[in-house]
Amino acid sequence: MACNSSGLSAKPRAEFTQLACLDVNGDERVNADDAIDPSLLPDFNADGANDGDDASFVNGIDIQLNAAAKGDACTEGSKRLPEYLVAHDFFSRAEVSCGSDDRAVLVLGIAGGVGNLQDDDDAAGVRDIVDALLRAYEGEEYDTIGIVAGSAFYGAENAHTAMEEWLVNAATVHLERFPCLELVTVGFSHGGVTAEVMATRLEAAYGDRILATVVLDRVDEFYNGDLASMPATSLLINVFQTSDGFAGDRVNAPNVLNFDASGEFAPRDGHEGGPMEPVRHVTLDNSKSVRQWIVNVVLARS
Ligand SMILES: [Ca+2]
Ligand SMILES: [Ca+2]
Repeated sequence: MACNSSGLSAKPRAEFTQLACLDVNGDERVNADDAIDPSLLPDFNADGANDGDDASFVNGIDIQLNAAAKGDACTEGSKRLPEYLVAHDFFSRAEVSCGSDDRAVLVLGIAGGVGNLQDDDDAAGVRDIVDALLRAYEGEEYDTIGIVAGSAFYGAENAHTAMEEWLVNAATVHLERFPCLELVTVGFSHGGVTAEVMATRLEAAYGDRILATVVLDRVDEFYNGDLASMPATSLLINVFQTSDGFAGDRVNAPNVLNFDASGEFAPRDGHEGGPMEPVRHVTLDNSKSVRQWIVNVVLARS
């Protein structure tokens, strides 16, 4: 796979970022001081310019890094392990247009564990769901932006808290920049917690632009971020299975649509295939029927 390939058929290219490496001034924090010279930052919106549009994604955050955890990951020649990607088409920007009749959606997927998004086996299930949603929206003439992230910001003092902050800010920058943009977030396992935190923090300002937050088998064991936040007004689609120890759970609230997917099937070995078996935690995000259900329900809301 080419180094800048997103793993999404709807948007084949991507700008990858290893978030801790945004600490360009080396003071073990990622914040506005690192955005003073945007030429040092990734081209997040893929417009060919490293400028203030890209700096916005760093200006709004202030994240403490852990020098030991960050290690030498960002030194010259070391292996890069991006946990954030913004997808785009071959010759177009990661932007949307907001003319009078335009509709646009940001589809943001958050995987459970991510090691290196440049490996397209990583976050494969979440990527497939994001891809299916992007294709469905494009079929409805929406302009789209696709983002895939892990649930941990490696090298941060608190990796989960830091990813919550990073993604809330990234979504906010997009929603402010494109007034017609709506948001669908999909989170699996630990990423389900992150997705709920995002919706909770975005609801007050952007609640009417959150089309849906889709959570698959939310797992909060070993999650060190915000376990208290639950969206109260925007739609939460809670997909879960109960056949193994790492299982999601039904959520009883007026804004929650539950789907017990325990009766659905997925390949035994997840994205690597194998015979069809009842879904388990690690294959829930690889189930084609679950994916299609999500697409149908989310699109019906739009
Ligand atoms: Ca810094
Ligand atoms: Ca740019």
